[in-house]
Amino acid sequence: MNTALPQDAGQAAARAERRAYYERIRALHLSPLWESLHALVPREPQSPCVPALWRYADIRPFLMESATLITAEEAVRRVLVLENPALHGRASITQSLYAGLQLIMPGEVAPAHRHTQSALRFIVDGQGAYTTVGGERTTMFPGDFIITPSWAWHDHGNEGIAGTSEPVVWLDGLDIPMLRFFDAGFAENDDVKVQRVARPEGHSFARFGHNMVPVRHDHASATSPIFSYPYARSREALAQLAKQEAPDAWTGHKLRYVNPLTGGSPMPTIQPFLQLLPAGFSGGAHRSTDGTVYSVVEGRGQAEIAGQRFDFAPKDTFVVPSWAPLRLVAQDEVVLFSFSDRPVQQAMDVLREHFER
Ligand code: GTQ
Repeated sequence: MNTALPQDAGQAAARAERRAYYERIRALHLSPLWESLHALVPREPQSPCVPALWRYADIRPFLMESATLITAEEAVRRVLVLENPALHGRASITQSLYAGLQLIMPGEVAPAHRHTQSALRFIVDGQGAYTTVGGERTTMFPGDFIITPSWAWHDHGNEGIAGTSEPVVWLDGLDIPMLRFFDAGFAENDDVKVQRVARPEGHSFARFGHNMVPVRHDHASATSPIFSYPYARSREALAQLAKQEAPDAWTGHKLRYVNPLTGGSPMPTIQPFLQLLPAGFSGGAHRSTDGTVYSVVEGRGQAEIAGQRFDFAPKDTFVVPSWAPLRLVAQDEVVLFSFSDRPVQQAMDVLREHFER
């Protein structure tokens, strides 16, 4: 029995006619914008990413097990990729960013290579590994933020310090999905496993790291000339601020790392931050179009992301998708490192933030 009114029958016929038309134009690789306009030009961001937290206590045993399966040298980079649960198989923690935990055991070497992807390292566990970037070596300590600029030769190793040797784990943050999007990825291996060290450790920090820069310098890169930002220095700034001023109601005491030559982000595609939340801090909800990856350095607390509560502890990693409201609560005094694709959104003039009152 056909209960459709003549009007409905007319609409069904029109829909069938459209579908047949879509089929015909598909052969010419054409598609009707009007069927997808709302999804293509959404009223507000509709990120496919979901909030997620990786507990270091859960991950560490698997990370250590990986060292029994493969050497750093064979792996080239022995990393467990932190994949957004909604982006399985895409090696992405947000649509634009990659994150992973890299392990280097005492005595191991991760051989020299270079690529157009920019990388940051944030040291999570252990000390005494090094990375050499463009001929300068830096020793890694927990909380240090280190940059590998686009196309810079880099190798990592773990020789230990002061007679100690321990596994070292750091968080890798790269713009891999962005470069994949732009089809702009190039890479090559060096002829040697370990590049020649050309300058003493601390050289670039002496030249650019003290609010002074050499009068005659020829640094032409868009990436900061400082490639290691030691935790001791950044932490000291936060400790002073926490004593001297009230925290921001949303973000606590939050600083962004800068390129000393420009005052802008140290990396062209990624902006890193470090923030301190006083013990007992209960922040307001805020959202931003730059999806952000957080690494917990000190203290326990909660991140409420889009209404979901995540309890965090030191060395945990969590991700806040674009435009998801975030509220931070600190049980202890908390220090968080974070990074996002903010410089790219700023260059495109599309960054939006909202702080709820
Ligand atoms: O250390 O060079 O996590 O090339 C992914 C790709 C680390 C690295 C990653 C890389 C590296």
